[in-house]
Amino acid sequence: MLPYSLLYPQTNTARRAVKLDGMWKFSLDPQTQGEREGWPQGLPTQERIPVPASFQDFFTDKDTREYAGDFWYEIKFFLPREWAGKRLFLRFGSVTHRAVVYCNGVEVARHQGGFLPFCADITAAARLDQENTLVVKANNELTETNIPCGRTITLKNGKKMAKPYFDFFNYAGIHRSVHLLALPQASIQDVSLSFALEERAAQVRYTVDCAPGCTVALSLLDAQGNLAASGEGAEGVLTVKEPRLWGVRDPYLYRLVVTLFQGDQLADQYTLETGIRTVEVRGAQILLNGKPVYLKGFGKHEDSDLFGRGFNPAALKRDFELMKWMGANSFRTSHYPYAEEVYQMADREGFLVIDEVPAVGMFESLMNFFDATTGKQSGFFGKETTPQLLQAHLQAVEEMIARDKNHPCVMAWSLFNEPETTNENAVPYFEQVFARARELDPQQRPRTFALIGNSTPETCKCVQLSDFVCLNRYYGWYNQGGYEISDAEENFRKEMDGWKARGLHRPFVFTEYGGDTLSSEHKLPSVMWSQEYQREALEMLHRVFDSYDFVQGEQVWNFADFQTGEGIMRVNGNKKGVFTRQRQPKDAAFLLKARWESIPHTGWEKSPRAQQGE
Ligand code: CKX
Repeated sequence: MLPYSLLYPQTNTARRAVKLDGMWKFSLDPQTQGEREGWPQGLPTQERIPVPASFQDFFTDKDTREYAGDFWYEIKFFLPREWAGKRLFLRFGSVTHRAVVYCNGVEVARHQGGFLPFCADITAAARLDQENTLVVKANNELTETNIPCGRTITLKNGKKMAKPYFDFFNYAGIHRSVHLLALPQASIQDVSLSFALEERAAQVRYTVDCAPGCTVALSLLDAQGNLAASGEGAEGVLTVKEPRLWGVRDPYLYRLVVTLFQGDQLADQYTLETGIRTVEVRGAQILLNGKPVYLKGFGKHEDSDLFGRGFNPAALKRDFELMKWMGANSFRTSHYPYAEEVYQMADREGFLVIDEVPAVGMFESLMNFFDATTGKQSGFFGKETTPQLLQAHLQAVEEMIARDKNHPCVMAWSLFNEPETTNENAVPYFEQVFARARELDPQQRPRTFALIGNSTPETCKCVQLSDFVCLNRYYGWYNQGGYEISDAEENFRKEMDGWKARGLHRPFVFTEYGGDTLSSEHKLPSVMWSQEYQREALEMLHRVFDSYDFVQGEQVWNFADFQTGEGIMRVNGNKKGVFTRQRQPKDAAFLLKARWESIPHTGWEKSPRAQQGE
């Protein structure tokens, strides 16, 4: 049970939500002296940086960019007198990777996990009608007991350094908005919805978690504000006649207004935007509202110039415009749950989202992207650290599903990215994570994970747990790139034949494929890294996808070039983007656009010839 509600903040007749975003005081703490020197009461610095944002890309010195350890933030806020008698909270959209929160010097919350919200109850510590001091101690060290996984080493000069078991830059900071909340004493803590479709009606099953002794009333309003259904009680079913369904790239949203009464007094109210739709896997198809859907889109990152991983509404807007231009219909939140505003936008634009928990780096290697593709194996889940890691993982699954379960865009949960699955000790770990997701999701959405190259039809011990199978494959890049691409195609087909022979009888989606491409490079005939080669590799991969009817989706890696750590495998970042980091197209964007515009969002029948693999 989560200590507090994760409902997205809103202001209405019963609630107040005020954003504390802006310029906050900021200090690194390489000597871990903050507590000793009284920083919980306030920081001895005039340095300020923006919130939300990663701290790394503002400064001009390398020590700050590469910093690993504790770092502190401070902001002052004023609490209006009118909020007397309310329960007061601070809600952090995310702080990466862990945080301790102090209000007027008193510790009010601790949270581990850098990509999901948490709340601090400040009712006792805060002072009404006065200025209050909010201090956050954050920490960005990577460990094998938290997700995402990695290590932190100490250099000979005494400085710490992150060694991620993943390639995206270990950005850190207060990455999402911080809200000050005033909630009624008796409040709505959570709302859960699930849907069933009938001939000319939909059943909307609901549960409201709220203060005991209260009564609940619900109104479901259509997009014009007309009443579509109403109900009473903390749980029940609303029947919507002739519902307008939420469809892929054809969204329709209702508003569910939940009102809580104490006697005949309105105590609390919460309004949830919702779409009526069902998602299920049947045979080798993914069905949305009973119709097959072929996924076309991207693996993405929250990553942009200057902001790093901080929420940036301009990047959000541009990304959705580009995805629409491409004819895409879906994306995966690789490799962590994104800001809530991303899901709100996907709900409104009709994109399907594979929502991924930050379980990445579960393959012990500093270059796992290369090692695993070439067949390396490790017994990752047999370590001493595994029980603690599992707890962190389950907590993230719980927080992710609590936060995102009502978004119509969320079609599936991805519970791992590229873990080691070839060793028996992975199995009980996986079983627990998969079981927890099923137990928590009121909509029983499909669960999956993204398989790395060494998880093959012959070696993978966990794939049977996935409701649909997600493959990350780099034939033509990490495997047999360049002039060897014809061998890559042959080996790829051999692997796909192996999957067919394994007889899983479920849909497969490519959640990663592609190759690094420098937007500056053109070469005829092509060479690896040139724009011409990116197109040739994609054409080969698509040919193989189209040969197998159980392939029900393709999400290219990556939407845009993104920042990584420095090293011999990366030219200032991962360059597999279809767009540059500044969101301009590479040549491959036009190839994918033409292909995706020719594949309908729903009801695509693959040609029988293609199904034979001819
Ligand atoms: N998959 C062979 C995880 C992503 C990486 C991608 C890459 C790897 C490939 C695994 O986070 O960026 O190396 O480009």
